[in-house]
Amino acid sequence: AEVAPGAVHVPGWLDLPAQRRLLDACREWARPPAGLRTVRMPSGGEMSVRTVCLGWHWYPYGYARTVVDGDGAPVKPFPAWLDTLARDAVARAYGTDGGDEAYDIALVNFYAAGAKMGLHRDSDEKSGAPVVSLSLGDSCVFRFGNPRTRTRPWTDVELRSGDLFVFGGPSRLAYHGVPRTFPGTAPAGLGLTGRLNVTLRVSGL
Ligand code: MD5
Ligand code: FE
Repeated sequence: AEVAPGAVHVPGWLDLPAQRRLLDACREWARPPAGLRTVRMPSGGEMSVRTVCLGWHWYPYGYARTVVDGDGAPVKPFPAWLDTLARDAVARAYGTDGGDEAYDIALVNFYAAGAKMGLHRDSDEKSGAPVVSLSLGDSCVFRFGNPRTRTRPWTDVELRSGDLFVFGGPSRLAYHGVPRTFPGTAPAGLGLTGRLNVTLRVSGL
């Protein structure tokens, strides 16, 4: 379903075995060094979501090759199969190929019960390529705003385990956030308590 121009939601894109494979990979990536960490904002506050990065390390507000605001380790490599997955996702959402830029960043966000993400824009990438979002585990409310202001109107969409969302074109810089998750709603048999979101991006760096 097209939620806004360039913002396409594909419920249930990953079947349960594919979700399990992606979850197993996330568990490997979460291990130190350069593993799951809590991000501290320049204001001093901490994000409730915990994050691990592949390819490029995101910190507020930029990208680096090492964990400049954590253990200092080199960021884990971005595997080629994630570029293939991102291109398949863009093809499924838009019916076009993914363009010629290689996907080279993955941000894995872990939402324990009560974690959320305030409305923000993702503007640290130099490329305008679409962002691919994959959800695992607990369902959530995803709030999709507009490209200009942090205010209403917005559209709330429920994202469930296995859902794909692609944000490109005029939606690439839209405000968005996750005001709540629904603890205990992960599929039986996935073996995840909480929510994971994997975003695949092109750095343009
Ligand atoms: C999440 N993650 O569910 C979301 C999914 C983040 C983040 O917001 O920054 O890690 S990605 C949603 C997204 C990305 C790029 C553009 C837009 C949404 N958008 O225009 O709405 O943890
Ligand atoms: Fe974001």
